[in-house]
Amino acid sequence: MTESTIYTPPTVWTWNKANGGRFANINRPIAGATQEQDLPRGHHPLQLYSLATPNGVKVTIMLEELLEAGHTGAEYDAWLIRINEGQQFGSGFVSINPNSKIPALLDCSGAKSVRVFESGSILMYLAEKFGVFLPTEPAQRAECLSWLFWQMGSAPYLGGGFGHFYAYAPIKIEYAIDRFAMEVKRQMDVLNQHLAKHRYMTGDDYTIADMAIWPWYGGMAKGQLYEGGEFLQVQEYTHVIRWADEIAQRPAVRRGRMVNRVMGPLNTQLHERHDAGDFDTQTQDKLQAAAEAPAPGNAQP
Ligand SMILES: N[C@@H](CCC(=O)N[C@@H](CS)C(=O)NCC(=O)O)C(=O)O
Repeated sequence: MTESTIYTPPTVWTWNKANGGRFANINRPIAGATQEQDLPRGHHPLQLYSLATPNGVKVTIMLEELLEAGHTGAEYDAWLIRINEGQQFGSGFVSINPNSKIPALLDCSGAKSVRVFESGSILMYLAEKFGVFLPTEPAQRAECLSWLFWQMGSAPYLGGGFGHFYAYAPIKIEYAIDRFAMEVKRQMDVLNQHLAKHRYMTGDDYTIADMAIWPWYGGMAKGQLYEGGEFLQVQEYTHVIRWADEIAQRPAVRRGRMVNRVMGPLNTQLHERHDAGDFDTQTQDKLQAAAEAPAPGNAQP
């Protein structure tokens, strides 16, 4: 152990703002709004406030799957919440998610708006509202919900544990990386053994369990998260890769992963989604032009 990894906790923890790390500028030990900021509101029944992280993408995939299946009541406006700029701490966002994390949904289709936060809860809410992607037969339903909640409980070890210490922490701590690498490999093996015997997480039908697990564990199996693919030897998980590849081909998945995306090639980014036509090339060209235009602060005199 080096000196920098030896830490004797004081009797009382205090907030050291300068502790570094990728998200040090937005992490706080207190909840609540930091600024007054209303949320924009569009015309569709569903208003989504999100960003295309694995947790955000679960919901945009579900909404696009619903539309693909003909549920026009699932039309939605997707508004971008830039978490690295602290927009999750605006008063409007906090009023629909007191936990200040994307994704958050407002269902304005009834007399009274319904707020829904936590990606698993949003998937379940939408599945129940539209009566799809969640089996009704009790044993199948239990299996689907078990995998949905497995994902909600497991992914923090992948993201907040392995991803944080392997990719984001300002120092590499062998103990922490070992602990979470071991756990993520165990989780990947859980999925691999299950998917060796099943086409989808709950059997023959694609459900919200697949939509929840795919952005995290499909991404990991394809080496797309934290540049940790080689380190974790993810090519071993052949059944997860087969399942991930099949899901990636779905038209709704291809659209859903573009929504609220602000990274990667420009033609994969759709910062806001208000209409099915937003996916067309004209919009992509506009986005490209907007991205290439000088930012106001950098404009030449
Ligand atoms: N359990 C939550 C986790 C949501 C979450 O962690 N969101 C992250 C982005 S993936 C976020 O908003 N982070 C902002 C912050 O921590 O301030 C869910 O699944 O909805």
